[in-house]
Amino acid sequence: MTGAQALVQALELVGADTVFGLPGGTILPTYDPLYDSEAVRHILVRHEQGAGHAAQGYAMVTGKVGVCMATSGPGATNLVTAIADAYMDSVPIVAITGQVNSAAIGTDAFQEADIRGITMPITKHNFLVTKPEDIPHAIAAAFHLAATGRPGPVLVDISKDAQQAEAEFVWPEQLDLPGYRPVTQPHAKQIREAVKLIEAAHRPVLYVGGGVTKSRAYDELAELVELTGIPVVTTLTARGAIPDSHPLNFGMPGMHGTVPAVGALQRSDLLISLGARFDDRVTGNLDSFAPDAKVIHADIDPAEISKNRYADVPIVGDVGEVMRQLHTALAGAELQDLKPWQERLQSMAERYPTGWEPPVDDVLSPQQVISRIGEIAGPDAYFAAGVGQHQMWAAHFLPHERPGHWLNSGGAGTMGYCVPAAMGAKVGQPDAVVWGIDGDGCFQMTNQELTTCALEGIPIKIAVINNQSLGMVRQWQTLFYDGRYSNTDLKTNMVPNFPKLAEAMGCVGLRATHPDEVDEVINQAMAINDRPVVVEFVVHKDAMVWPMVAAGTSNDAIKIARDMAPDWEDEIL
Ligand SMILES: Cc1ncc(C[n+]2csc(CCOP(=O)(O)OP(=O)(O)O)c2C)c(N)n1
Repeated sequence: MTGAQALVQALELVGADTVFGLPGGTILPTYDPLYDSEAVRHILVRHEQGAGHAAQGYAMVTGKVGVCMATSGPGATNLVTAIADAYMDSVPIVAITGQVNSAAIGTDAFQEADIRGITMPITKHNFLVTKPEDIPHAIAAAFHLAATGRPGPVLVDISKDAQQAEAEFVWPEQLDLPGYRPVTQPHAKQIREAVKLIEAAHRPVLYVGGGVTKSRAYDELAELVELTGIPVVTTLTARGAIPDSHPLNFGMPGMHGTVPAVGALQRSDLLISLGARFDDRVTGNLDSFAPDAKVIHADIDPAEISKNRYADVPIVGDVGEVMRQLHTALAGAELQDLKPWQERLQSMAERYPTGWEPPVDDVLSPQQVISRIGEIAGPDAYFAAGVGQHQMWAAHFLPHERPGHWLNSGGAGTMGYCVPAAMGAKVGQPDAVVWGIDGDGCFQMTNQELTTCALEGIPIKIAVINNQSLGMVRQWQTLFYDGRYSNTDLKTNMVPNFPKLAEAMGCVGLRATHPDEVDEVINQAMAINDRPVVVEFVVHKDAMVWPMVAAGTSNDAIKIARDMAPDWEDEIL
């Protein structure tokens, strides 16, 4: 068979049921047999970035590897942002790209781009395949690499002549991946050391990151919390790993974290980091981060350990496996009385709730809109967000009660993530309600995928939180640039007309401008299931995201509102 046929057969054999992509000359040979595949559904996107984020959304909600496909040159480079995003957030996707004929590689041939070179630092691994017989192994290896160990994006670039030439199809019984042996089982000695630190700790905190989401280790986390009573904070990507309603969940730490979550880390004497990477958005200024805490750092990726913060007890392994073993090892352990610590954090949570002031005039409050969407859609819905203020409000005010229901660009912070990620999520969970909470800026980057959704029968719901500006940047201009609003006014009060734009793409377009209309439009959107819906909420321009730790400063300098800080003197144990 041809290399192209081998590629399609390999996709079928690894169980890929959906490919998001857009064809062009160098991938054309593959699109021909793909046309006949009954096992693989191809969804024709409008922009390859959309294919990449859709593959991410699909992967996040299914736990499978997401697949995107593009032609060489600009098709491949349009995937780069999504690949980088998947790399930063450890999302398993395989990107398949066509490449010019092998003889033309390196000649600046038409639509040639060295996509392997370009994506080298933002893929877990990548292949350039120039022979048809190498295709099955490359695909099998790519899916294995993407899904195992620390998940991530893998690129397979296949020259056009390799797709066209004939070879016998040989499916690899064993993968030949020299040097690739992810350690999933933690070392027993490290578990014993960890238990010693946990036994001695008076103010321990479980610092839970996206790794717990990726390894779907939710039951293990719940059991560990029940067993130990150790308070929990979850990073942006791990929201929902433990329900918000759990009394020991103190929310999200970091730049826009809750006061009790930031306080918990700062005042802790032991951080138990589970699949988290001490990102600068969490730590603030590293020198003053959690100054009294010893650190147990469990991660599947040894490169993460002691990268930003020294780990007193490093544990390499799958985070679910680590928690299971901790659980067993802690069975006979004697922990300190954690009640005073729990109560201290609970009282901090009561004194400094993450709330908002509704705007005075009859304008919509963005936080209230997002809260209402969460309340009406309920915790079973999947929620994707863009990047900016609306993302932070969505992180705080949606009901994060179900693990894995929150899709978000955490590490890269990619505007344009929301609409295509929501599309991929709905394809992966067709019976679930999927809402995207997007900004008017982000929405204008990738909204064209709504056309894809309308034509492919993917009825997602997108809320455009229209504050007429690049709100998060504007917030920094308010705080740090004296209110000089250089190029952040999107003038979306003039154009585009979002409901009309939605209608033009085959969706239903709705708008709310007054608080009385909010529930009505959300309910209307909930009732529509045969088409995508876009609801524009015209919200107050000056709403700000609080709490906030200014970039590069100490987490101790967290502000709960402009010029308002918690009274830390009061908080010291
Ligand atoms: C692709 C990309 N370009 C620029 C930025 C920088 N940036 C971060 S938030 C933001 C504003 C987003 O505006 P909007 O989508 O309207 O959301 P809002 O903050 O108003 O809720 C910008 C420009 C980014 N994160 N991603």
